[in-house]
Amino acid sequence: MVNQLDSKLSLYHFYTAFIALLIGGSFGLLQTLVRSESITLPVELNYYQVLTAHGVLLALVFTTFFIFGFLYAGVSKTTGSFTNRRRKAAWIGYLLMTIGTITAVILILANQATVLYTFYAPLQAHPFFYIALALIIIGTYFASYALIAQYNGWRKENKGSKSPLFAFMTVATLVLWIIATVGVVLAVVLQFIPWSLGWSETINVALSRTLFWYFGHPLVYFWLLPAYMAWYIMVPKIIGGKIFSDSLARLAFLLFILFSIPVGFHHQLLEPGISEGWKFVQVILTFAVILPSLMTAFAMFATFEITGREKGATRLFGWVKKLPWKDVRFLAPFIGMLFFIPAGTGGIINASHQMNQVIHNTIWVTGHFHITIGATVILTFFGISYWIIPHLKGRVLTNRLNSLGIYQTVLWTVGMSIMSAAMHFSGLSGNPRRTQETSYSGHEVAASWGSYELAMAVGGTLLLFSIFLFIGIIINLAFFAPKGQEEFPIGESMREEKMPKLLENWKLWIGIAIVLILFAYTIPVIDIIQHSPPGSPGYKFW
Ligand code: HAS
Repeated sequence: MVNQLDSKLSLYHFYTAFIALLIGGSFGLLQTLVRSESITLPVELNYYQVLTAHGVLLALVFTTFFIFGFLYAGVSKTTGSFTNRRRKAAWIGYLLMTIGTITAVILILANQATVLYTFYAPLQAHPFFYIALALIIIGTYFASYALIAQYNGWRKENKGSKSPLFAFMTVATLVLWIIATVGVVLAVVLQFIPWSLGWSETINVALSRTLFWYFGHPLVYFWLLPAYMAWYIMVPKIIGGKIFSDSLARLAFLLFILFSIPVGFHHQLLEPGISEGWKFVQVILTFAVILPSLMTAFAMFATFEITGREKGATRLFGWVKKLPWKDVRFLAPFIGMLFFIPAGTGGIINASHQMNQVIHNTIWVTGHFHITIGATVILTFFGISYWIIPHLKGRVLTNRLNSLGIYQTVLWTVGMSIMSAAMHFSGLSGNPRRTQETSYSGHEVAASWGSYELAMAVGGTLLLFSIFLFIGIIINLAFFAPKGQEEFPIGESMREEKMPKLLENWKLWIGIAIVLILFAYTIPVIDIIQHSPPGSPGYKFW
């Protein structure tokens, strides 16, 4: 059992995440309805405001709160209860993140921060919007302190022992997060806040975008890694098997620290001001960051196959039949894995410099991130919610709620497949993203995208129904399901492995990551600062 005080901490994070999911999801449907010309928004709302609310609430707020809720529960379960001091730090973190979120949402709804979730300059928001973002990030630092201190405490008390895999992965995820946020903190504190307060007249646009994407790409792995934690640690236990290799899992997470940060230019391949040579370097590093995902695919296949064979499966794919298809705790993350096969392929297409010219700024990219974060990650988070909420509340996932969970998962799968397929296909023919005007060059083209836009609206509607169903199940699991003990599934390794000491040498890995970052960013950033044309909005550093 997770200690009661830690459970409460974790549950507050989950509840906040689910509120964000409900509101953010509703805004998402509105967008598809506007783009397909099924509705027009009331005058008090505009399309970009709705798009900002959708992106901020889902991509930034839902994910961050859910992830910290999950990390607190897992670390408390595997290393013991938090000390009072660490729990206090965690609550301060929660408070700061919540105040930041509420402030940001109020400003977005007041149309004072209609800058989309990437808040690219020269779009400008109210200064308090940037201050709110800073508060959210400072809040995550308190949270990270609590979790890392807990891990260090465990290691001190258990000198010479291998740390629990969950705690190790938590630290790797947080190291990635802390290094990544340096970029966005610099942009917000040195550029956006002074500029929005009027202390500086101009802002260096190219630099702000570069600092954003230095943060923005590892951000997507900050979303992905907790899902991988569930795949590596929980899914094997749920299917009645064991973790394929503890050391492989640890190595994959370390590779994410190394390669996920010096790759932000692959979001800027079409931007002037960065030389082709440096873009090429970062494209190569992007291909390196695909490796730990391929290792994960290998480990998952191995776990499934070995477990299936232990249960008596024969023939090449006989093991597939032995998987527990009727258990939502398995089904939801598994469908997430399936989505990741086309999603990862799409990522590789995006990263391939020339092909990026075809898809950049089209709704293909929106399709890509709806099947990565919006399917792979979120389906895994749904799967986690179905056992973690009852576990923390001392209740059980009944057969009926499990069945409803399966319907919810299927509804999400169908809705997301329709919506993202329409996004991918129409994106290939140039359908632009982030605009309600789906025609650049005339009526005929717009008409040919019309049916895709309608498909997106149909998919979006199914997705919102799925969210309603999910929230209904969660309310049941938290407050009405029968009292009892729901399992917190923590898998064991298939074999006794002696972990190489090197794997837990954080100084070494952080050191290599910093060297790679300096290599990939120093010269191009100096170039950007030196060569922004005088008199242009990019001229001044801040
Ligand atoms: Fe991405 C844009 C490249 C992964 C999210 N990405 C985005 C944006 C978001 C996002 C939000 O290079 C838009 C940002 C914006 O607003 O402008 N992405 C990649 C690459 C990967 C990748 C190379 N992205 C993700 C993940 C995300 C995410 C993960 C969220 C969680 N992405 C790009 C690029 C752009 C981009 C460009 C910019 C495009 C532009 O021009 O604007 C890689 O990490 C992908 C590697 C993944 C794999 C798949 C491995 C498969 C696994 C499943 C195995 C299945 C099993 C089950 C075991 C190689 C692990 C099978 C069982 C059976 C029985 C069959």
